[in-house]
Amino acid sequence: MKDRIADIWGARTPHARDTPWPVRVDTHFDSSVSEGDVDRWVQSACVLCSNGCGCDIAVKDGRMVGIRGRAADTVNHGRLGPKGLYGSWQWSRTDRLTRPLVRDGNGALVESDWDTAMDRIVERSRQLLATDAGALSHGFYTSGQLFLEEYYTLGVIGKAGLGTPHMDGNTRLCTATAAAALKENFGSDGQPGSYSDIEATDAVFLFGHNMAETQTVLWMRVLDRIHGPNPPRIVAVDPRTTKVAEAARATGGVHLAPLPGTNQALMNALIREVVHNGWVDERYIEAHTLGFDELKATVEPYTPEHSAGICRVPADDIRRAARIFGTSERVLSTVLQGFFQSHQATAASCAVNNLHLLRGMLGRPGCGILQMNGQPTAQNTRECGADGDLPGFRNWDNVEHVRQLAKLWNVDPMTVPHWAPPTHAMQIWRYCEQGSIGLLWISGTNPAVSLPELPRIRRILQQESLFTVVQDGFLTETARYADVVLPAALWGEKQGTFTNVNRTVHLSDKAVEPPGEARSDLDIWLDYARRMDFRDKDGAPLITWSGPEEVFEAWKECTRGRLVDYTGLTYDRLRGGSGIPWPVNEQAPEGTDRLYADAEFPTHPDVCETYGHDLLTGGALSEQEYRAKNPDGRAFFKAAPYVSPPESPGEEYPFVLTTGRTAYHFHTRTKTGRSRQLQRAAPGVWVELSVGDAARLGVREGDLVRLESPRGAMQGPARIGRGRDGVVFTPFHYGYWDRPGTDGAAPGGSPSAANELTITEWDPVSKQPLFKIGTVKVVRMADATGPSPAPTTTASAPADPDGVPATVGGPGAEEREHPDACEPPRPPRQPEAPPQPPGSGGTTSTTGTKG
Ligand SMILES: Nc1nc2c(c(=O)[nH]1)N[C@H]1C(S)=C(S)[C@@H](COP(=O)(O)OP(=O)(O)OC[C@H]3O[C@@H](n4cnc5c(=O)[nH]c(N)nc54)[C@H](O)[C@@H]3O)O[C@H]1N2
Ligand SMILES: Nc1nc2c(c(=O)[nH]1)N[C@H]1C(S)=C(S)[C@@H](COP(=O)(O)OP(=O)(O)OC[C@H]3O[C@@H](n4cnc5c(=O)[nH]c(N)nc54)[C@H](O)[C@@H]3O)O[C@H]1N2
Ligand code: SF4
Ligand SMILES: [Mo]
Repeated sequence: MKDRIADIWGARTPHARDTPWPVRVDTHFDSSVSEGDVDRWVQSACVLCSNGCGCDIAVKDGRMVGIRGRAADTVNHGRLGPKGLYGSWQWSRTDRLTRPLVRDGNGALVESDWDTAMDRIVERSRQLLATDAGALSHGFYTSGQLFLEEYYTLGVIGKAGLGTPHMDGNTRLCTATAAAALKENFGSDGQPGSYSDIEATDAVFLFGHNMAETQTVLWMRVLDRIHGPNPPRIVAVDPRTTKVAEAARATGGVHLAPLPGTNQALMNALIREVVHNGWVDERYIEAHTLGFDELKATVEPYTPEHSAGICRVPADDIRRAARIFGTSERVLSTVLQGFFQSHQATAASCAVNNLHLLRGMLGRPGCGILQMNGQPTAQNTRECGADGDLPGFRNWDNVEHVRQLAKLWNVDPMTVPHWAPPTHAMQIWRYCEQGSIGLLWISGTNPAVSLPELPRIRRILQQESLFTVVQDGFLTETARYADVVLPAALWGEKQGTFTNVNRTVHLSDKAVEPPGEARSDLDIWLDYARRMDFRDKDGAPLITWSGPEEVFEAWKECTRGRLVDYTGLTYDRLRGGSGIPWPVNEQAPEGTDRLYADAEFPTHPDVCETYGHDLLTGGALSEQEYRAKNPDGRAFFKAAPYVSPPESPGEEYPFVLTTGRTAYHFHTRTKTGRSRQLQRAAPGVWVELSVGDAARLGVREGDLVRLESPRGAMQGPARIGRGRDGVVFTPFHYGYWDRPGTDGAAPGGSPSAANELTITEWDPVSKQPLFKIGTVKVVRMADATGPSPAPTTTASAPADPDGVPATVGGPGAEEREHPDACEPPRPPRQPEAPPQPPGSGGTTSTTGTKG
């Protein structure tokens, strides 16, 4: 038995390069249940991050009571992390939404029924469609956490039913840059690399990626190589001393800690070093790429010394990192939010692709690129067009691609929005603010905590002109502002498929009935389509399916002939064994582990997903300009100089603020905050300061500090951590649903959400908001009443552990790990009550009432 709160990654199963990753099956049950009690196991995959670990859900008496990793799954070989073990199912019987809610005459949210709620939406929808704005009055803001079948249905409703370009996901906040960078360099979204590259590699570069905490099982896979013979070296590019950074030191790699916002200066120096030392594959560059000369010219000024001055890192560390990249036989790179949500996001992420192209390190074992995803199903939001892109990685600017979809859906091509780029999320919110969008339908996301500059978001949600629908399993901070709240069935309560970072598709079967009258997102949108009576151009119903498997079959047709080819998959094929990576078709019936083995890229003008952009300005290339380059299967080097970020520290706001995650919580905690093991491990917000900054400010461990930015303020107890001077970190998990009476908007409350501070700015190409940079001042408010609640097992470990109790799970956190689980099972215990949010036990709420 292991306490997997205290020991996040569990026991090591070390192995050598080019040998298989051993199996270790992780299991956890509700403390009142043991393995023998389980009625049945239902196949699924975990949805608490993009890793997509294959799992089986234990069901007893119609309830989810436990979870077990699937040994046969290529993604996790049986393992699960703390969120998977403790956070994946324990929320299911807590304070769920069980009936639709609508506003009564006094503006309070009250319980209602489906007909009333849906009729209100349809009435508003019809009213707005009859105005001059037509479909442009409708906005959809969805998620990276629903199922493929749900996104595709929403995409068809938006594009062929209504004809609105205003649809996007919170994937815009998450992995829009992954998609953008892959499109710019390779012509299409689609992950080149594979998790199996970890078994074969000699060096792992993690660019702004705290994998140890955010894909804990993938990190176990790296750790098992580090602890085996001939381990890979690790290079961490992160301003904080994460476990990844510690591993970099321990493996003889490098920890580069650039000042947030300076990634592009660092990347240009790395590229320059690799080129100047001749660590390039000239044949590969000549045969398979375009733009090398421009890249060389652009990076030329970025000597290690020059970039070291900008990034405030030692120049020799840049040289050492470049040498590891340039001389290792095989290199695997991963990129995530420290790049995607930072300044020059797309440019810096493209620079990672450039490095791999320079060395021809693509499509071979151990030489992968993982432009990571974050959310479990973000890949599908992108594939299915629920982020506004056209489904099947089609190019909105390519008339033939639009025609293909119009034919598939049997609608006029003019219905399908393609006269301008799809509206990105930040612009959708702007249109809501300006009043041109009158109906905003929010599904599977909690923007009142997760969007930048929350004071502004709250103002928008309160606007009389905006009718908001919120579709969620819980009464979130956002739901409190809604006009209609629709109770959604969540994971385990519905059926569908989804796709992880390395393109592996999993089926998630329905394990239990949803609570009360909750319905799947698919059923909700099918109901809307029926009530709106959307028709194709021959007058037949537009939507021809009624259940998940039928949608999946329709989706397969949409992908035929595209890179993202699902045609060889069926629900049945996804049962019993492992998830399968697309493309799966006649040429690759067993799926495809890594793309671009043949160095043929989907850049042909008739195939590509974009004609490309200028990385500095975001200016789009025209079809003619693109055709003139004659890419024809070659990849692009994409270059950009470093420019300074939109906000830099100065006299009034002297610190750079960066925000992010801890291992124990998922986002706004709607699930993990309801798991007693996880909530206990990271019970409240904290503010991380470096030792030097804390000393200068006179702040001690646990002192209450207030952060103020030009936009807002929040506060929390200080953790004197191990980060670099000049940088303040705070996690963004802590909204207020579990703290009755403390509305971030209410005067006298104590706001704890990082996004009270963040800036409304986005990357010019990917349009991803800049959550990782901004400036703040730090004000000391009160003496400590104890150490800060920040976990000690993670990047937030204190610089001085003296007097800070270690983070442990304690009773109820034991987990079984085979083969080394040897203790006898414990006697059953009574489950503890989960934390209760405000308003539970009754669903009437006046918080956030409009007007
Ligand atoms: N435990 C847990 N796991 C998760 C999630 C979760 O909420 N909790 N969410 C999932 C989702 S949706 C996502 S998107 C991923 C995110 O996964 P990650 O990207 O790994 O997580 P973050 O903590 O957001 O940011 C990563 C690192 O970026 C660093 N950073 C900040 N600014 C900069 C910069 O300018 N340059 C560089 N180089 N680094 C910088 C931070 O110090 C931080 O350690 O995690 C997924 N997995
Ligand atoms: N400051 C700062 N802000 C950030 C970030 C950061 O690093 N720093 N990271 C950004 C990133 S990468 C992300 S991904 C976002 C995440 O931000 P959000 O998406 O707002 O966060 P979640 O808490 O995951 O919200 C998802 C909601 O969907 C609900 N849900 C789950 N499953 C289903 C389902 O099947 N159907 C329906 N209808 N609802 C469901 C959950 O109950 C929850 O309320 O935050 C972003 N915001
Ligand atoms: S690594 Fe991600 S998918 Fe796997 S168990 Fe943890 S949270 Fe779930
Ligand atoms: Mo994300």
